[in-house]
Amino acid sequence: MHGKSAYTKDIILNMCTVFIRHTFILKESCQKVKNIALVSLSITKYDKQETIMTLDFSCSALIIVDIQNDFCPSGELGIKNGDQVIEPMNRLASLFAANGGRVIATQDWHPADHSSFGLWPRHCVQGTPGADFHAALNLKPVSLIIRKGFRSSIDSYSAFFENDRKTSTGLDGFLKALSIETLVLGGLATDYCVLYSALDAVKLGYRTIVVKDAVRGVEAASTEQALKLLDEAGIIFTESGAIE
Ligand code: VGL
Ligand code: ZN
Repeated sequence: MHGKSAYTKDIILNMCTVFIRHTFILKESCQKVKNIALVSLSITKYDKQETIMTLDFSCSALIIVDIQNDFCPSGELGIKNGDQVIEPMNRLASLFAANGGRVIATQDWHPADHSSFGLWPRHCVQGTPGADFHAALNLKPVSLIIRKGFRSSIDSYSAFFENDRKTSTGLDGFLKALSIETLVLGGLATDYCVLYSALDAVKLGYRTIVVKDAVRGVEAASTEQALKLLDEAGIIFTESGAIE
């Protein structure tokens, strides 16, 4: 059972605050979310644009998207400054795990003959060093690893559904079984796996937060477009430093 049935004292000990710079979006997306035990909204002392939101760890999960060697600077599909997401994600992962929140990592996991090779350079081939998580990523707080893209004929950008948009990875069932309602996402890449994962998350009814300093994209133009799409879909943006 999550926090709703716990003593109030325990709930308070396991919450944190998130500062958000999109007041309008926050209010709008919160209206879509029902049955959240403790979400309080108020304007902070900082400025009118900033909103303080309460995050209840007992019904929240951090999703670390594809922080693998092949997506980091010297990898086969290396993303510029991709390794800079590791430090903020490590801090958040420890914070979540220490407070009873779930930490989930996704791993692009392609067979050697995967159909996406051609569109993309060969990357994240099962069992190769390129498919390994970056050595600096702290996996200790991670309690679930979702592998995706493991069928030759189909790719999977989203952590929830393969690219046929129908085949589930099982992640939604896992989260619902644990009554998780809020998702905090960061990792690689902003314009592909983070984008599709966050869009699906919001469609599936999760309050969805993307950590802006903990994502990097493949290309500048598609990354800018991705941030616009996320914004329009009601995803909440925050900075890692604002979650404490
Ligand atoms: C990704 C391209 C191909 C990603 C995965 O993780 O964003 N991008 N495979
Ligand atoms: Zn891939």
